[in-house]
Amino acid sequence: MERSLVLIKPNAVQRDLVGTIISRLERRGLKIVATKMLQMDESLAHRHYAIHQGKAFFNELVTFITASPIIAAIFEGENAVDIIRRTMGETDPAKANPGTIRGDFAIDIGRNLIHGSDSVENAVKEIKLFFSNGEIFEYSREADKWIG
Ligand code: IDP
Ligand code: MG
Repeated sequence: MERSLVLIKPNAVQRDLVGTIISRLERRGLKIVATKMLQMDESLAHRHYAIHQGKAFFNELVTFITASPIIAAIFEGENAVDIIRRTMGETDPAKANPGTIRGDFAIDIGRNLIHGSDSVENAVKEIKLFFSNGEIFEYSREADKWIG
């Protein structure tokens, strides 16, 4: 069972697309095991997007992601990382397939609505940036119930 970090970015919150985005991931078959609303500060943005430091779009990216509140969530499921990336669509919404979140609701690469971890390894790191263990709930698929 994999976990992935999802961020519903500032423009998606502003456009009232939170429910739509969460719904698409839930209906895909993924389980939400943690969520919160927060405004990222510069320090968190730098840590979350550390891999992009030095790139031409980095400053614009940090300004955008810290501008207003986001929703952070952890989704769980088999192959959750890959399934979420496919459900999101390509980074550039102009190239994302219709039927994907980015392909249906976005057009600008800097305003592509949603973040999803790109590997299991990065998911583990990113989840730690946004959630403490006590904020994550455990769900048993076999028993079809929440634990603890
Ligand atoms: P991802 O979100 O699909 O994983 P990354 O390559 O990790 O894409 O880039 C992180 C974020 O940086 C993207 O979601 C996008 O918002 C922004 N970004 C990536 N490339 C560009 C670009 O060429 N111009 C402007 N923003 C970009
Ligand atoms: Mg990425």
